[in-house]
Amino acid sequence: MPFRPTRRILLAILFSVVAATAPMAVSAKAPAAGCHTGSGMVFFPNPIVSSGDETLTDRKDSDYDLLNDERVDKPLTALDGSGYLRGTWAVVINEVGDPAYSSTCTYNFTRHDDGFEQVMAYYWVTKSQDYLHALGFDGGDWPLINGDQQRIRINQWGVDNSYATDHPKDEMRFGKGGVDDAEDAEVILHELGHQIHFSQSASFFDSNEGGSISEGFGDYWAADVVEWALGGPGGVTSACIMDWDATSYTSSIPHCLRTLNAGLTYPDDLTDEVHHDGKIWSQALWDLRTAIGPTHADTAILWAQFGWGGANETMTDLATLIVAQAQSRYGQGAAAYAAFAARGILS
Ligand SMILES: [Ca+2]
Ligand SMILES: [Ca+2]
Ligand SMILES: [Ca+2]
Ligand SMILES: [Ca+2]
Ligand SMILES: [Zn+2]
Repeated sequence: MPFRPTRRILLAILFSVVAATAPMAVSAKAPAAGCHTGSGMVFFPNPIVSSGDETLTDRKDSDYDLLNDERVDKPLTALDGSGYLRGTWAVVINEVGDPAYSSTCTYNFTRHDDGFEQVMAYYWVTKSQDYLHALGFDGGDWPLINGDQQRIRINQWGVDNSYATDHPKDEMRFGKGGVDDAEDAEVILHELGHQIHFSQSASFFDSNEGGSISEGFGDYWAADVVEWALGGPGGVTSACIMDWDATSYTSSIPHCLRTLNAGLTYPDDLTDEVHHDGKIWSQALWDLRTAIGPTHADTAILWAQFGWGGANETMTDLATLIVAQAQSRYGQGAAAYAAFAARGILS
């Protein structure tokens, strides 16, 4: 399915009939592990990027050697010692299967096991928070961003979509249609982009342009955090979002749900569909990142996003705030302005 809407209204209905429960009830069957760091096998960020092989396919969630070999062993941090995937920045909830548990805090699953997606979600949500801390948003001089224990539900949701919501629960949920969504770090990070917005302003979804900005930022955040995690560009697929998930519903190569270089401009290409319109915003952010570097770009973007709302509710408004941040912090206002002007957002 080509769209990943964040539907707050629909979610309110969903959550009135689906009671989510933390895996407290099963904690008695195993001893607490007591470890606060561990390790787990993850895709880094997804098997298309890591292998460069665009011919890999889902094969109905089966395990096979080419995919098993794309898993890498990564540290899991900030665990709460319970032996479950619960920690300072993320808590994984699985109310229909077994929540992943390890008495040694070693979480090695293959992708056919739902535990694999649980590890992916815990790892990448924590990794994103690590990046925010590295930028300076650590709760000291600068505020935390999405600094809650992010709820993530990994269970048997059969549709090919995922979403983030902030009410009635602050939660992310990942579907299992096509490639299981949480097998692709870029899906996880896209939804986390919405959570970042929820934590910064209550009104990102009150307008169509706000929703478009959030979809665009989610795509940008996926590529941005992946490049940071990889320590450099992710090959030709850097601007290609959700390469692995997209193998289920795209035939052209590279497989991308969306890209960060669609070449659309504001306001002529606006269609009132937030994922489409978000491509204007995501390209501006990506070009800004290229122009002034990820640390300066992300610091300016994230600080500016606290100013969303009130009189600032268009792409032009938020771009103006980002340019002001780039100028006051780094003297790079002109370069920032150029990135938004190229998309028609500033003129
Ligand atoms: Ca799977
Ligand atoms: Ca999918
Ligand atoms: Ca949150
Ligand atoms: Ca990608
Ligand atoms: Zn979205």
